[in-house]
Amino acid sequence: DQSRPPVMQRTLVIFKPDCVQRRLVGQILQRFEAKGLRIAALKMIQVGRELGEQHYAEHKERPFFPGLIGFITGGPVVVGVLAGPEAVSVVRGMMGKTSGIEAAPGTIRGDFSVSKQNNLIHGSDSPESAAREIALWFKAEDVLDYDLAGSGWVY
Ligand code: RTP
Ligand code: MG
Repeated sequence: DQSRPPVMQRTLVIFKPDCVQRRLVGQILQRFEAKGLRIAALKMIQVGRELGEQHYAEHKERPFFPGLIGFITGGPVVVGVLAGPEAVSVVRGMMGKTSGIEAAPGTIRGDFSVSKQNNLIHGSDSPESAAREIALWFKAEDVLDYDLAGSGWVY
């Protein structure tokens, strides 16, 4: 629905192991901050098999699932929650199509990836997925609400 007013949303982003290995975390996080999204949570972790399988549960029957779990558990990730107007679709648009080969120039995957699997970044694909994934990766009290506009202390 293009006509409804924008709603404030939270979305889960994962800077995948290839993103960490290629030292692109800061550069990609910068894009989200520059866009106007707010960091509500951020941490680095080594993903275990159980968490990886829960996160990607929707794909467990797919042929690429074992490789995907090997990939996401293959090195540390940075995982965070971004918040802002229509944050779910804004982040998905900035990521580009799943395959870096098909993703448009100007998108994160289009600019930095030529792989279908090693595509640098995850973003929740719907508000429902975002709620499920944020609860999976973060304790409720570790996702912060604060005001960047008009709070006084930024300037
Ligand atoms: P994500 O869930 O990571 O944000 O990516 P997505 O929505 O764009 O893509 P999805 O279909 O959910 O696939 C999840 C991740 O699995 C890997 N993948 N590999 N080898 C393959 O054919 C293949 N297809 C998908 C990618 O890392 C993809 O992001
Ligand atoms: Mg997905």
